[in-house]
Amino acid sequence: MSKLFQARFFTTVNNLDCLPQGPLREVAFAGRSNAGKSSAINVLCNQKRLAFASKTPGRTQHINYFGLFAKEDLLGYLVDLPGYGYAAVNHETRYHWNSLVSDYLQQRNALVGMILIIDSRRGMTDLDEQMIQWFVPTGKPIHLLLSKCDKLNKSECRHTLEAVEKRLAELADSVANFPAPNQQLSAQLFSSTKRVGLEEADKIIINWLFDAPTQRNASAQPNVLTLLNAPTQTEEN
Ligand SMILES: Nc1nc2c(ncn2[C@@H]2O[C@H](COP(=O)(O)OP(=O)(O)O)[C@@H](O)[C@H]2O)c(=O)[nH]1
Ligand SMILES: [Mg+2]
Repeated sequence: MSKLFQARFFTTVNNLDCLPQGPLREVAFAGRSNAGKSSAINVLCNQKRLAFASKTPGRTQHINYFGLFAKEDLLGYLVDLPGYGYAAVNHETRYHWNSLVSDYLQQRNALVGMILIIDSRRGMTDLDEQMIQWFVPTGKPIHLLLSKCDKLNKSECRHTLEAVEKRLAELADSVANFPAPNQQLSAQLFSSTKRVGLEEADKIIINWLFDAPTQRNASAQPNVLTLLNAPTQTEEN
């Protein structure tokens, strides 16, 4: 049984001052709205409705924490970040999202790795690359789940994975000091509905939370304004 199975909703925050304090580690899930983030958290935790708390109106722009428990002992957290890519959000909302997420990714010491969910039919977008670029300077690991791969046939799956890996390699070439020595930057196919790739993703998350030595890079610079003019894309599923 995975250590993720006893996850429970823990708290929701809209301000970095309110993040849980203490020594426990956390892994963040990021991705476009509708990419399949909540479904991935649910299936990895072997639960049906855990992460749909984030769909509650008013909470979609919040950071949602799920506590991982062994009986009553709290062991760590999974963190559901607010999704991005809505066409309809106003400037104020986008500014809030932008500073909340970029500051969180770049400054949160308890954060030990980022799972980035990317719809395998859509591939990597500019906003996904922005997330990677924010997180890269921390030296912490990044793992991509190419979600909804049940919608693709075998050869489409292979091509998608290859294209994403190629793009990651290009990014690595174009960004200075990226990846840092030993910095994990990996991708896999994933399907919540068909339960594809669960074991591989679970292993990575558990390793980051409970086994791996932490990576920390004090020189990470906040980069709050980069996304303000970034294009948004219309919502579709
Ligand atoms: N076919 C398929 N649909 C999925 C999968 N994961 C999520 N979805 C659907 O995609 C939509 C968005 O999923 P959700 O998890 O709420 O995305 P979020 O906005 O990123 O949290 C929902 O209608 C899900 O049922 C998957 O693995 N396969
Ligand atoms: Mg969600």
